[in-house]
Amino acid sequence: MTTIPPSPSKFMTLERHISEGERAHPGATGEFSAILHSLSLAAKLVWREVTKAGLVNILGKTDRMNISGDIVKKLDEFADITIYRAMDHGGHLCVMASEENEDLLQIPEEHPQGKYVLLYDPLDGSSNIDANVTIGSIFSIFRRVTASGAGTMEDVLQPGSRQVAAGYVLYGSSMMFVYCSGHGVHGFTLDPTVGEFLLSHENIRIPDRGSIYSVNEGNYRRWGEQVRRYVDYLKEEDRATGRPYSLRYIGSLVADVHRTLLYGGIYFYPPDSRNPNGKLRLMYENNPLAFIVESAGGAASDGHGRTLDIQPTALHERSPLFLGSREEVKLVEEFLSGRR
Ligand code: AHM
Ligand code: MG
Repeated sequence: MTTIPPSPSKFMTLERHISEGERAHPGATGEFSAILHSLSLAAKLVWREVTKAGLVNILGKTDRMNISGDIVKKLDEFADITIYRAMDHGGHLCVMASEENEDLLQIPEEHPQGKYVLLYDPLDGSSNIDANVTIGSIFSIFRRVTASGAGTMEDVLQPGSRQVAAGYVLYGSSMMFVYCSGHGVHGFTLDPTVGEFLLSHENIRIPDRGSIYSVNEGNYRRWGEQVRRYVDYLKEEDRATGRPYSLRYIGSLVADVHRTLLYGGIYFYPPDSRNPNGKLRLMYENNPLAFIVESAGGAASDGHGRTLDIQPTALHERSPLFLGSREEVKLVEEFLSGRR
């Protein structure tokens, strides 16, 4: 008899991973798995469109994408609608909210209401598309707090610590789906030849320290004094490590955070004189990425306290973000509070 050696990781598809995760929870209804499956399908549809963006001027005009400047906007819209449509009919969600829409997105009347809430940033960093730079989608899932019917603002405005899952999709040199549903952070890479996400990064752990900082330093003169002092410190030659930190800034949040997750270090978007709360949106960007980074052993702060503890008061509110290796976030908080 021939014995075939086991090779479990090679055949660990996203679908199998989600199902096995759910089977580990007696009493799970499968609803949550269905949400993640639908999200991964939506992500593949967005990826298909993103990969075509560079061909628009060669293939000629279409009614959806006409001139180069318009592509960015159209892809944002396409991603927004595609994710909504992939998620509106499963019967698992009671309401959605997207960075692209001012108001809540209700589930159409003909479909049943479910017990979960989905928040998403359909296409983050989309100003980078024309330069073929990595962009991403971000999602955040809560359990509803109201009892039944259509979801309300109360269901959506929950602190990030109540997320039951969060994740992001990277549209880069390869496409990745990274998620956490409370049991570690796992990354899957799409094998485009078979259309499946395969487990490539199991149980990602962020290093406790790092030597990379990631920020739009062009805003230096607009920052408060503490942030400037902190960044000056990162550049000092004579720190204990014997060399300055390296600066890496893609300007695509998902890509900058993904690198931070794998290599360690810190990403930040601090307040500045034009944006007193920074630029990033608490519900669509900070919370889901903070959930992922904390679940991988890192930390996320608004500079003074834990991002996930912030009680949101508005759908599109902004909040400063300092996120990454635990020791690096602790250090920046020391600078910001004047302890250093
Ligand atoms: P967007 O949601 O409009 O795409 O803006 C968010 C993006 C992030 O991806 C990125 O980290 C940040 O904006 C870059 O901003 P800046 O150009 O000010 O550095
Ligand atoms: Mg965004």
